[in-house]
Amino acid sequence: MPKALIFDVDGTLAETERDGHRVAFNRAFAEFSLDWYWDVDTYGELLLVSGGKERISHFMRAHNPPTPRFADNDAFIARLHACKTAHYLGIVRGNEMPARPGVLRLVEQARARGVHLAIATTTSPENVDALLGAWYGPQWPMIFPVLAAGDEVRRKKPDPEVYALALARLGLAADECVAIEDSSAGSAAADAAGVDVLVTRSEYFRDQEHAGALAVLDGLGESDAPARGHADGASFSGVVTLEQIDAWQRARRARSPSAAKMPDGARLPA
Ligand code: XBP
Ligand code: MG
Repeated sequence: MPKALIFDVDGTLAETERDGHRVAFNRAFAEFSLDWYWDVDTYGELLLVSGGKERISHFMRAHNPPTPRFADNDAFIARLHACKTAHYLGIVRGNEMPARPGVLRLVEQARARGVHLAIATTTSPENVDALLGAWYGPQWPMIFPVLAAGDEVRRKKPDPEVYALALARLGLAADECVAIEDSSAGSAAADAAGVDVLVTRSEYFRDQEHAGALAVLDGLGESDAPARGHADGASFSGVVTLEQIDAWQRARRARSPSAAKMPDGARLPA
């Protein structure tokens, strides 16, 4: 049984990208009087770049949009991203972004069974605070006492740094934990940190493959809406519970005892 579940946030806990982050970016562009607009498809392409500031920078290079001349591009991007984050906080605090099916159920089961809960995310701590605060109130850090987020690390997913930071704060070894992710950048980060990863693909990443995952599913499932996907080369339809996760981990270790994962390239932040 894993001693901790390490949850990604965007796309995993909730479908925050299309109607949350993307809308916030566009509101910030309008507030800055930029003639920029990220439609759903363009955002899907840009989402392959982890990190909002990095995404803006990539967009400027790749799409060469009309941009005012700034002496300091990084300072402009930082100001624009701060404006985006303010809009995102408003969206989350206003609409209470719903948790994906099965997320609240699995969190409650982990709490009841004394399994630690942690967050490892590319987004900012304030965005996590708004999302989890909307669901659990201000006491959410009692439920997720470990948070590794955003600019706390120098290299974002798919680099394993954010997972190495979460593991260090948990005080657990990689093979004592299971990560839950929605994207290939996220599953690659967890895998590189030596953490078994369960993938619940989000809407933007429905078609991505994850060779090393414990299972690749369309969600965590509820009793009246089972998750579907595949695990260990077999199809799966059901509800993801701690017992199911434990069974997948045991099956993996039975198949290849040496597969007790060691982090490759996992680095603690300096
Ligand atoms: C997904 C990301 C983040 C969000 C936007 O994070 O790549 O950049 O898209 O948030 P996760 P910021 O690791 O939770 O899937 O603008 O705050 O970066
Ligand atoms: Mg994600």
